[in-house]
Amino acid sequence: MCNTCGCNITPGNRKHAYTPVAGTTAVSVLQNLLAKNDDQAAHNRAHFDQHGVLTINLMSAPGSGKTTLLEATIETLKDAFRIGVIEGDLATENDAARIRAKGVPAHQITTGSACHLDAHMVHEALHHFPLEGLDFLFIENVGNLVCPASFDLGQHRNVTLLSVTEGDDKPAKYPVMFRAADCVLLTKCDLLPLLEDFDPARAEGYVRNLANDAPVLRLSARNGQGLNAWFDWLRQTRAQQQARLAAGGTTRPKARPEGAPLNETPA
Ligand SMILES: Nc1nc2c(ncn2[C@@H]2O[C@H](COP(=O)(O)OP(=O)(O)OP(=O)(O)O)[C@@H](O)[C@H]2O)c(=O)[nH]1
Ligand SMILES: [Zn+2]
Ligand SMILES: [Zn+2]
Ligand SMILES: [Zn+2]
Repeated sequence: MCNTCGCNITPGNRKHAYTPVAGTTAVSVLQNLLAKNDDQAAHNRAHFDQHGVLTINLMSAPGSGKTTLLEATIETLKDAFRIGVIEGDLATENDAARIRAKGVPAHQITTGSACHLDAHMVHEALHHFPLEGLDFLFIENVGNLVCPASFDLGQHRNVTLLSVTEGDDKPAKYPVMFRAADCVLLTKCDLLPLLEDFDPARAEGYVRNLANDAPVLRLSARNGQGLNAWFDWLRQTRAQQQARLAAGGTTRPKARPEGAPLNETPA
């Protein structure tokens, strides 16, 4: 996480950052912010669980196809499930407007200069966003392959998208993000015939080098290829969470230990 760029301080948590405490240093202020974020995330997760909603955090570099995938997902699943979306961007209502046009509720968080969502921003959004009756809540994080992975929002699962135009070595270069993924989606696979140097098997190999055994699905929201496997993962993940809730439990994204040395040629 970028401890130096100041991106940890957001409109949501600013009050915690500037509460004067004798003897604090820049490092302890940042640790304080992350601890406060974790507390808030646990509180958010309790809200989600109380309403029986499965919350999924979508992360990727800008433009990898998060909103387009959500549009395609809503199209297919909206008759069977009630879906809500929280959108995160630095500016504009564009993504929330695209989701609303598909007939499901969407709330836009605009972060100003912050390059990630945090748990305080999501809690604030929940005031504008009734969870009653929802089956799935998708949170589309700010497009960024670094910082979003370090902030728990209270979600149950992380999904990381990697579009084929970005290069198949991204899991090696951005290990924090790809270690955090419970499901990796290789998007825009309709473009693979034009991008001979993107090898999906090599991309998956780099994910495995991070000791991450999450599913790596190849799909295209443009031509529909591979989408059924994604929908199956969503249905299965929701059913598993319903069973946990019925037994008084819940879940959160898996914390994966550091794996094999990074940037090696994948096995
Ligand atoms: N060829 C192709 N293009 C796609 C696909 N999915 C998305 N795109 C295009 O990629 C561009 C970015 O898509 P978005 O869905 O807005 O990406 P995003 O990840 O939501 O972007 P940010 O919210 O800005 O980070 C758009 O021009 C889409 O039409 C796909 O499966 N195939
Ligand atoms: Zn940052
Ligand atoms: Zn609350
Ligand atoms: Zn988007």
